[in-house]
Amino acid sequence: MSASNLKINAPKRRITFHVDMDSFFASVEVRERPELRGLPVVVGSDPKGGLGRGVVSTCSYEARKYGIHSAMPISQAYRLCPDAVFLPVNMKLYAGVSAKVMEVLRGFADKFQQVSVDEAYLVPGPEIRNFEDAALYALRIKDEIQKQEGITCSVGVAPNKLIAKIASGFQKPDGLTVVRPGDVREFLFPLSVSKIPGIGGKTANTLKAMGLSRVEDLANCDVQLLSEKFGKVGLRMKQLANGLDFTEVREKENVKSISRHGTFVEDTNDPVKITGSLNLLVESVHNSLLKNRFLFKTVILTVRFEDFSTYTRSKTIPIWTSDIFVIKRTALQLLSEFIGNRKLRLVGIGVTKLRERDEKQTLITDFF
Ligand code: TTP
Ligand code: MG
Repeated sequence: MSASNLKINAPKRRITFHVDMDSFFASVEVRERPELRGLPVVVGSDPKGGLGRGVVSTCSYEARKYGIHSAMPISQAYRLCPDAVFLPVNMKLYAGVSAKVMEVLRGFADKFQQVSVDEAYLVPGPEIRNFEDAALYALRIKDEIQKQEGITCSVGVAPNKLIAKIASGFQKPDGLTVVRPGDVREFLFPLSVSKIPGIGGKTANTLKAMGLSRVEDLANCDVQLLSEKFGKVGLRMKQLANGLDFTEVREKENVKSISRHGTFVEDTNDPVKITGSLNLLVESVHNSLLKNRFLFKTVILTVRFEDFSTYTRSKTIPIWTSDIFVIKRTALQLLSEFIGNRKLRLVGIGVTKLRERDEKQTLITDFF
């Protein structure tokens, strides 16, 4: 049984936006106290005259000119710019602004996915037909955030989430970067490999030691070499370096189940064909589970006979898991009562009762 015997519904792709607030906590503080505008503002723990032991949460772009950045020891920030305005973290305030910003963004989206306190992906409706429309739409988004919440943001517009995310950071603050499909490589190739989400300092150093500093080097690197060094991750890094990312913009809370179905090219009662098809569908469901970092508890089987009579069966297991063998085994158990003389037209498998595995992961771990 080959995949070509099955018609699996593939999702359509559309222009993707990534929106990220500029120096978010600091911008909110400046909005609350306009007299701070234009000054180096550092939000974080108490610097205690240079003896503080905490870290910088974020700082205004004026403070960044002194070399201050997120996660830096606050004592170091103090040494770099003792005259900066140091403010404590007021999470309640930022959470309120974040919720309002997300509401504004949601209003522009057909599909929406918040990824952190100050960033989100969105896909607009079909009225945005091309990248010219999209660029104007991005300006409207930026205007609306400024008007309603009094802060600036940077927007990346691209053919997929990966490029949109890199593009939003490309011209910060108050930036807009549009990368058309034909320009993806030109945009990506000169960048440092560390610009790829998920390639942190350690991996970037390993890549550099292999002579792979720029995205172009990684994109053209022998896949064998990357696999030897990084395993499956190596292949994924090469795909990303080539601008390939097929993950969907999706509203996490709304995902209630993941399912795939396939219609046989010819109705069949051959158990080998049917289980072979089912296994392919299970693999597709499992891939989606992993990408979305979900665990499940219930497996649902759907079968449709040649006369279009349709049956579903489900089984709930006692533990949360994402194990493919659990799906396969349960699917086969549920299928067994339908194997006989009658021919099947369609078979489908799904998982439901989903919950997220772990919130705090970055884009790249979607794939690994
Ligand atoms: P970021 O979007 O990473 O940073 P930013 O919005 O401050 O600046 P940029 O213009 O570069 O986007 O993070 C959003 C907020 O999350 C940030 O304002 C403060 C908080 N944060 C921390 O508290 N600690 C950190 O290490 C980072 C990176 C962010
Ligand atoms: Mg930000």
